[in-house]
Amino acid sequence: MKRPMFVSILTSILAIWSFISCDKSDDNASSIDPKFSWEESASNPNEIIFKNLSEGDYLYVEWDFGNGKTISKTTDKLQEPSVHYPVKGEYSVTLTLWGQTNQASDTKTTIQTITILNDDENYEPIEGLIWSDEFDGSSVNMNNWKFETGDGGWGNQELQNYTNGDNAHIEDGKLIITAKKVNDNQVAGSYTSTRMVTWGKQEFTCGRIEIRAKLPSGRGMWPAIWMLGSNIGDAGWPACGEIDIMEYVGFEPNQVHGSIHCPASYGATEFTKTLPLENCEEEFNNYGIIWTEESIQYYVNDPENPFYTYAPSNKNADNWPFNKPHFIILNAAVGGTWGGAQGIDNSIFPQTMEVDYVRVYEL
Ligand SMILES: [Ca+2]
Repeated sequence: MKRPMFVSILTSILAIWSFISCDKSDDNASSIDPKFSWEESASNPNEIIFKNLSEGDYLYVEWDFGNGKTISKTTDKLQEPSVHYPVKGEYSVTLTLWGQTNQASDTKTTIQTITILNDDENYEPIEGLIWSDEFDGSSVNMNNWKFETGDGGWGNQELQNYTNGDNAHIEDGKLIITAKKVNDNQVAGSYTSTRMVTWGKQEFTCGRIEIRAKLPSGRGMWPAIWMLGSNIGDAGWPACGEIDIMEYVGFEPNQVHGSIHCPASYGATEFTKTLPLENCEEEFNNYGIIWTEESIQYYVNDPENPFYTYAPSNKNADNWPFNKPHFIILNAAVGGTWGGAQGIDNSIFPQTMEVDYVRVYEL
């Protein structure tokens, strides 16, 4: 099987900026001086803590830790990133400063090689894993996720207002998305919730994508685990493609839905299948797709036993916009054209969707 492409836009951008900044000497950047230190964490020699010691008047810092992890342009200059290097070896760590003009020509970069002496004995690599978020930290990892905020129904007349992190937190190794009731009016803005995306941060073309989650309950809830084509800004919807790995509406309990939306069929799409799942509100289940150049297979818990396969025989832009990067979305909507089709039970709130991990494996 062909190895799936792992697309990390940030890494590419960083690489380009680094190249530019190394190649040009620019007077604008001369007054800024990038420096950083690093040391092993007291509790784990494979955990490295970095400190920015740069001098001068700069706007942003940017990190590339040499192991696939990056922190994109941020004004948070004083943060001390803690980065796990489970495998022994040498890693090239790059700190880039952005000067006052905020131009690529006004950046300066410093690179240090750090040496990890031993493998982390407690680290058990997961075979085939390309990327994951295990939600093990103390807060949502903004290297992976962005909160999409606002109301307006998101095209489906949904009633929640998506907040900038107020309705999501990490607890006991799990992401908890909480839908809350603000008032009893059952209008736009009567609820708050979370919609978080890996857009521009972690994007994938093909692979096995699996999310372990426990679903919220009650009439009016509409949680989803899904993907959109990263070119949605240019191509629009449905040309960008949409892969709904799991969708659930509270008024039809204990059945989950897997769907495809693309120009060939969208909205009330014909490319969809429903799976009965008795314990989806009480237990964690693994919702996944196996996405190859030929097909997208949907499974719950057992990758060997897909319940739906989407595989148009003659692929074209209308039925297969799935040959390019897509990003992952986790959200818990309230109401809307489908979730609210039988009204909203205001007695159910707050409701939570819990996510144990999001993993992407090579095939
Ligand atoms: Ca976890």
